[in-house]
Amino acid sequence: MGNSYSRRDFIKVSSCFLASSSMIGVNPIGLFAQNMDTLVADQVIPTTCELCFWRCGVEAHVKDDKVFKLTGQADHPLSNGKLCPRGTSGHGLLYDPDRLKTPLIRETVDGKQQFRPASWDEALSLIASKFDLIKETEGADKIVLFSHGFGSSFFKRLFKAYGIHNFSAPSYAQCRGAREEAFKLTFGHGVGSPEGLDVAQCKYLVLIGSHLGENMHNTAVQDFADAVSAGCKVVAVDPRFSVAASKAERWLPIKPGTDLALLRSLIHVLLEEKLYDQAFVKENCVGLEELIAGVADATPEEAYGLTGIDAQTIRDVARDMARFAPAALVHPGRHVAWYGDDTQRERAIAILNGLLGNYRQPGGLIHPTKKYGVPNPYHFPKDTSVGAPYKSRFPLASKVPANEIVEETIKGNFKAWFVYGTNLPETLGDQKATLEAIKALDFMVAVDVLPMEVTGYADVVLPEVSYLERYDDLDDRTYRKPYVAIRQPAVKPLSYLDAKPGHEIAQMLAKKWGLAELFPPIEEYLDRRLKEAGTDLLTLKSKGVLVKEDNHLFQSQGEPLRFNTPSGKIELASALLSSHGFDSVPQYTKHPENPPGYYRLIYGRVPMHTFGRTSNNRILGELMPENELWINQITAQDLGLNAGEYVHLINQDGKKSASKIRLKLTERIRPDVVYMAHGFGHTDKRLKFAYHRGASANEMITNLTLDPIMGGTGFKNNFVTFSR
Ligand SMILES: Nc1nc2c(c(=O)[nH]1)N[C@H]1C(S)=C(S)[C@@H](COP(=O)(O)OP(=O)(O)OC[C@H]3O[C@@H](n4cnc5c(=O)[nH]c(N)nc54)[C@H](O)[C@@H]3O)O[C@H]1N2
Ligand SMILES: Nc1nc2c(c(=O)[nH]1)N[C@H]1C(S)=C(S)[C@@H](COP(=O)(O)OP(=O)(O)OC[C@H]3O[C@@H](n4cnc5c(=O)[nH]c(N)nc54)[C@H](O)[C@@H]3O)O[C@H]1N2
Ligand code: SF4
Ligand SMILES: [Mo]
Repeated sequence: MGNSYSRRDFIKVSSCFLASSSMIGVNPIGLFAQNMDTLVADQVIPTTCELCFWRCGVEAHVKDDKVFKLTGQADHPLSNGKLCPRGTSGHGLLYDPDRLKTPLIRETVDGKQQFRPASWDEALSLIASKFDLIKETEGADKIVLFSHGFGSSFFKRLFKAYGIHNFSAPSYAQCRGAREEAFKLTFGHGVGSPEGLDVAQCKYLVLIGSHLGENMHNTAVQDFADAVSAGCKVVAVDPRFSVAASKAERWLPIKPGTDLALLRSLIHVLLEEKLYDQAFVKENCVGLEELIAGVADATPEEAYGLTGIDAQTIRDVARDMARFAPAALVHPGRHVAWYGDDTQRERAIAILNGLLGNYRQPGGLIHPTKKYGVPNPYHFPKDTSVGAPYKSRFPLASKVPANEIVEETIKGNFKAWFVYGTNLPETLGDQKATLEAIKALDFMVAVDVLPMEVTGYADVVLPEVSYLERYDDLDDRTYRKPYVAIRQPAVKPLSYLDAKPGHEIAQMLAKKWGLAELFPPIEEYLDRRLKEAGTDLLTLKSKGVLVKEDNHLFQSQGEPLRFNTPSGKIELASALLSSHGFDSVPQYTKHPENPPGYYRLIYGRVPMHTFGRTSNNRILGELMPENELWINQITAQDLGLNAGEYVHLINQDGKKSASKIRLKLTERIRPDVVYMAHGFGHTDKRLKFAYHRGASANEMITNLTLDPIMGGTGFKNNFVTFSR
């Protein structure tokens, strides 16, 4: 097919296509500046947050058709009346003056690529016909949907019916994929989201990196706070003195990349000193003998040499874990795409929890499965005539790693991407490969609310309204209790923008493909679903959430445990892994060391931002406008670097950061590493607030260490030095 877009350049659109703040009826920043407590709402509308992917219940306080305050829904199991700092600032996205204003189509004028505003009909006709052409000439399996966020559900349904079955997301191989596969291998199911962990009742909590408190998933942090105030002892294993470390009994400033050696030696001590729950293991686990043999060499003395954590501390932690078991938990973490051996590190965590016998015990691993249960009477047929979907080359990947789609696209095996709510150039590592893949595409669509980097590479950009202006599908889930929650518009879509909700975009596209019957009007659809569950839309619109009481979280007396593994038991040694040529018991392998003069780059979250998606939010931007580079005080002194100074970063492959970052000198970090928050250093000028504020960690991640088991991208084998 005609490859008119193959030399796809990044388009810097002139500002005339964007909403300027003068077009906004009330200056939103002025509105925020008022004392919000003195405003009285005309209406308080319950809906669901989308400033991150936890999906708390919020109450939008509305006056004169403007949202002026967001608070937590009291009855929603994921908020308990509270929101995190990001959730309270969602109106900063709603009234962001830089929001995408209209559909855009890439065109070439006088040899120069640019965007021009287009009508919805023209933009969607172009998408429909391009996809039709690819489907006819090469097959619909040459098209990929990348998505993140709840709003993608309508597109998934539509695409399945159309014949697109390749779905991918950076929330798998770049996030919790390795954890999910490791727990499936061990317990027969993943940890899930929200995580199936009874942190609130835990008495001894070991955190391997996971930086709860900076990682701000609302109820996860509430549970952590409850545990700490009830006296839970915390061990924070982190090269950096995190917020969690400040609440901890012990901070173990581990040498980065050596956690698996530490975990193996904790297993070794539990086994050697027979501290594990012997009755539980006998009843519920297989592979004990193989495990004992597999960790025989993992003595605390051996681990000390690798991790820098002294042998006595390792023994003490293992003994304390056993003392508090089963209310002792080794937290599986969430973003685990670290060093490329992540499935095996997570396997070691799973095995430790198995040995502690904390499965379905207060303070341990739980596995809530019962949803509220809202049937979906609408039948969405799948078009399976297009051949088998792409199968990952990684043997135990249950989803296709996004980085693998990138590789295959470069090879010419995928022709079009439809990107919903994910900023791929900033979330996959190896930016060069991502951009090379984008250049190799015939066609790319981006659906977003903001002019994020990803939109600058698309052929068609579709502006979605923010979550505060739209319905999405029902959130039918469970945390500790099953619930169904609604996302509904708090205000009408802003009239000076030509943006639409995802369900309407999917519906219009469906119509062009003759699939209109799949998408009844959204209120009719939601109401019919809810009526099948014995309630209705009006009820849920006013309550926001319906909660059921029953969820059988903990094992009752005498109840046998069942595990959906090949053996039906918890697999301390995994025959499935060894049948694929991997270690059945996790073994430690060394990771690259710092080249002379370079420091390992590690990164994480900050409470007031979600990745890069909030850095243009003026309210949150006021709290934290840019990221800083944490560097050990002594390291900085040796290098003659000063606090507050701005530097460029240069990594081991000679890649220089596009913008500068300010130095934060601190004793709270090991001298051989530096740390920064992910999600800054935006390079799209249309993000008028976030543009070039702080630096991008993703840009420095040119070396991906792939997990051979499930294709996860180890991000942390990258090193930087500084340029003034
Ligand atoms: N505010 C806020 N909260 C969020 C998010 C957000 O964007 N903003 N994102 C959410 C999402 S999707 C995810 S996946 C989670 C991620 O949150 P977590 O799962 O907690 O992320 P981690 O990468 O485990 O944690 C980063 C921590 O690991 C430490 N670390 C770095 N290298 C090593 C190492 O080699 N060993 C050890 N032991 N520690 C190391 C860092 O110093 C840092 O403290 O956060 C969630 N919560
Ligand atoms: N370098 C690096 N890469 C990472 C991570 C890291 O720490 N460092 N973390 C990894 C993890 S844990 C995860 S979960 C992923 C997350 O990766 P992504 O999901 O890609 O996260 P963001 O970069 O925030 O991109 C979200 C995009 O959705 C858009 N958006 C926001 N709201 C809406 C909406 O309502 N509708 C639509 N259509 N779009 C919307 C935002 O403007 C933004 O462009 O990234 C992974 N990649
Ligand atoms: S944790 Fe915060 S940002 Fe995420 S959904 Fe809840 S309130 Fe919103
Ligand atoms: Mo994530």
